[in-house]
Amino acid sequence: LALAPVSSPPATVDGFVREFLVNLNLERGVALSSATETDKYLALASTVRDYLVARWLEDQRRQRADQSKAVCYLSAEYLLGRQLDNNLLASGLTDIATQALAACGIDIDSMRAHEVEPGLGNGGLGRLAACFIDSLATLSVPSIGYGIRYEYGIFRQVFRDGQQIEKPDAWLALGSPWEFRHPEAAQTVSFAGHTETYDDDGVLRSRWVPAWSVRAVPYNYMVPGYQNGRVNTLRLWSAEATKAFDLRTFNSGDYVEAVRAQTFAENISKVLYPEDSTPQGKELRLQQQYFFVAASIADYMSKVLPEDFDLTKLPDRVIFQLNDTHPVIAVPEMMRVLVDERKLDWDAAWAITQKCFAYTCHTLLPEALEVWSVDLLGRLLPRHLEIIYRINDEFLLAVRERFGDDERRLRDMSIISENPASVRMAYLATVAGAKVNGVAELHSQLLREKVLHDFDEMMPEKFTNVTNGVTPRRFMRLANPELSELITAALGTGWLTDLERLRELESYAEDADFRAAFAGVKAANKRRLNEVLLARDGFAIADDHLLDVMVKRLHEYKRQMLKVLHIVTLYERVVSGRVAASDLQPRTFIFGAKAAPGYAMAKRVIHLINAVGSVVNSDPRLEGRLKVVFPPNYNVTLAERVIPAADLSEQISLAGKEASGTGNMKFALNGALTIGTDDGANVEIRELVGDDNFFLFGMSEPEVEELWARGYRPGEFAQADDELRRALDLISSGVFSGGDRSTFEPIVSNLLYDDRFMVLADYTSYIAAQERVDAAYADRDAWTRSAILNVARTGFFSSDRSIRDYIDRIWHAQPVR
Ligand code: 26W
Repeated sequence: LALAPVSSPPATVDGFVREFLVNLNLERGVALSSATETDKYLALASTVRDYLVARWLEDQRRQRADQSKAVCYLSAEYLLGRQLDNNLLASGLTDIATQALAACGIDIDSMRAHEVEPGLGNGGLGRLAACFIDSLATLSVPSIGYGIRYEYGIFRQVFRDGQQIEKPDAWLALGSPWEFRHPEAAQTVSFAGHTETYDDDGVLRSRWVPAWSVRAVPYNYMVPGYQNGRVNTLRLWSAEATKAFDLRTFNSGDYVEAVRAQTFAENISKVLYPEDSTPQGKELRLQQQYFFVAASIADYMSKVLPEDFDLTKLPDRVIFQLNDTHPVIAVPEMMRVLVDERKLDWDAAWAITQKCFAYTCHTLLPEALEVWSVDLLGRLLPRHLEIIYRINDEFLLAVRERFGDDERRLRDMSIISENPASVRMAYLATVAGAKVNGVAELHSQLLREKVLHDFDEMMPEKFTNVTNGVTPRRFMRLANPELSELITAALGTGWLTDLERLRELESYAEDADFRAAFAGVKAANKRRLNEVLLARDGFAIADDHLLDVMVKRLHEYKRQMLKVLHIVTLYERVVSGRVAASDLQPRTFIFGAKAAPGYAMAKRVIHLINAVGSVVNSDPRLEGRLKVVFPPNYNVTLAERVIPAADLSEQISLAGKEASGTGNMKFALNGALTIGTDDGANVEIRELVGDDNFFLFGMSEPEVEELWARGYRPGEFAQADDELRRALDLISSGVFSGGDRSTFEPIVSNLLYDDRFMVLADYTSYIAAQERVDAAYADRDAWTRSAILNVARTGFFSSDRSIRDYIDRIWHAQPVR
């Protein structure tokens, strides 16, 4: 009897057809002739899965047996995007699957379109995690991603009268063919209760007596490397009621209470919090964080490590990378496991813990830094609070030792802040982590100089930078197949896993035939986007328009309002008669943005964009030369269509506020030119592509600081620029709100009297830069040359390079062959 894992089905069209029919007939229980689109999609996904499973099982076995160091990536969000196409590409099955389905009378594109993307993240941070697990697998780094299997991902956005309405994202409704549920590998995660000390054979120890617990059930996802035969694991935890829950209620005979308890437990992984950047301090969110982190550590310690493992060697075996502060409760959890459960003494446990964690910070906004009230933390995780206090006490002793009784410093560096007493999670991560990194050069520098300045003074060796990156498999090869073909025709294969090779395209920028082909690809991508938007939302995109795109979360610091003021200015120039419509460079402005449901100003800006769009799009005086298109529900799937079609990439945050940005990289790699501030990774993009191929505007970060220090009065900027005043007046006048002057008044008065993100201060410079854009676009061939140079010079932004940097600077883990 052969008990080895099954081998993959034959990688032939016939083999694929057979496997597909087996899945359709035996698993779905339907005949091809009567199968629905969903049946076919699910059978197709299972078929692709079948080809990957053998490799996956082998990699899991190897990872357990292997002594090499592994990376556990801890992230509350993974914004994966659709899986089918990615998994076909990774396994090299795209052509075979296409032919096999055609033989069954199925168009593979209809199957692609049928998939609902798992939107288990908000934006940049979650998408970065998804790019990173792709690169980890492609680079054959032993690693596992841990996270939460939210039943509802990021909300589905619809517009009613131009305003955002949130609908639940029931992404699991059609079934979820890419996951494997493993109830036998469930962990128990406890909460609340109290702590007590006890005599453990003459040693006084603390222990936690929790009040309730839930079951964490893992769902495993395959993460295939790009055509390298490697398949890593993403393990997402789902909360279920424990047996104890059932038993208690069974005994009490209270059926209604039993069902209620079940719901209570399941609530923990029910829904992704849609706030990105302003933590709400909600108990359920802390429950989510502890839930997935405790399950992950227990999983690693019990399932991955050998039973008799010498824990002092733990740092040689694993590094837990903390994706922002969301998983930082893992630090006291590791201490609790080592001290309370494994009975190590405190100092030994702390020495281990400090080497097993590293922390990535993704923000600079002070309001985005998570803090948990001592009250809440003590109620939900009493033992962890004690541990945090002790970590803090010892840390402050070290501060005192180093700097003396510097009360300012002690107060400012304390992990616990007063009034109201709360735990600063970023400080806890910085104290505990072996390394702390920012996500772009400027961001890392500002982290050291501002947010974590005192910590940098005390332990400068901890701080490092890893500039973000994006996976070229999804955002070039899959999103832009025609460009990929053009590149392969020029460079041969291999560039997708060695993206610096794009440099070789520099010389092609001087080749007129190549430029023509490149421009042809861009035009084809615009037509393809046009088809998608027509079908999806009824929007049309004219062939001869400059496509000007701003897609990202709606946030004041990102300054969608600056873009709105630009559009309103162009409109006002024409309707006031100062500029003839025929003199406008035809442009289509595309927006994509979700606002956090509780973020009133962001929602108002969404309303304004839609309102300006409906006026501008229907005013005959513009002769169709300006169009504003705002497709609802921007997500990874739409990004893959919009980005390859774009001419101009809007990266216009106030300098010093955008940690990195990753959309900016995707646009440049797809041949859009950037109009941007000197912020986040824009700085590095501009350095690489050169000033001639980038439209820089606005204040630099030091200039921003200086203006703040002088005292920023936005009204003065409105006084100084006639067109800015006219644009603001037009918005106030009610022309965009059916004559109602109150609708958008809060936006205008916020800009005039507060303007935290200095929109008005950068307006004049932005408009001037947009005129440079128009002038540059008029010479289409020169524009295309710049676009090619953008592609050629931004290979640095592959997430493969980011992962190599993490390996060199932080993890010191080796890829295994
Ligand atoms: C709890 C509220 C909350 C939720 C999410 C606070 C902060 C966050 C994230 C840190 C926000 C985020 O996604 N940050 C983005 O991370 C990207 C990946 O590093 C960067 O490219 C973006 O600049 C940064 O805004």
